Amino acid sequence: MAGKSLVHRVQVLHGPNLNLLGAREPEQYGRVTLQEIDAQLADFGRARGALVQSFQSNHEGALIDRIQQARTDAQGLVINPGGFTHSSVALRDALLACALPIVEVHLSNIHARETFRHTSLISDIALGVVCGFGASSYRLGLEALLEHLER
Ligand code: CA2
Repeated sequence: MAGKSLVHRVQVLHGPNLNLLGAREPEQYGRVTLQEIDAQLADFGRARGALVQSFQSNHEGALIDRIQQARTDAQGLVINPGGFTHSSVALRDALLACALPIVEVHLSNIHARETFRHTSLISDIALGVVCGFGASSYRLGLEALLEHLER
């Protein structure tokens, strides 16, 4: 079919504890579940001709395996590294090695929280960062990534 090659594939990655969304700390992270976020992202992507696949893990190695897989499976990544944002050199190395455009997203405004959250090991290798808009951070990040891929 003409235009099929225009379909972009995007991998969304969620780091540790984000599987608890909607069930714990709603004042900090909102009431939307991860399943709802993933469904919204898939719908948003589909409406723009993109295939959006999501993956969550509480394990650094599993996230790294998926990043390495994305080198051949995807044209870009949207990642909320969770707590690994502030600590994981290994995740940063994997993202650098995959050489894909990356958008870092956070539900909360990490700059308005504890000082240790102000530092990200990912931001300087990302196309951009969206934080502080709850579940909408993901959609805004995906939109920015798709605009970049379509350019
Ligand atoms: O704001 C974000 O999206 C964070 O990436 C969330 C991480 C935190 O360590 C980052 O500093 C900022 C924590 C994810 C924990 O997710 C939960 C969700 C519901 C209930 C408890 C934890």
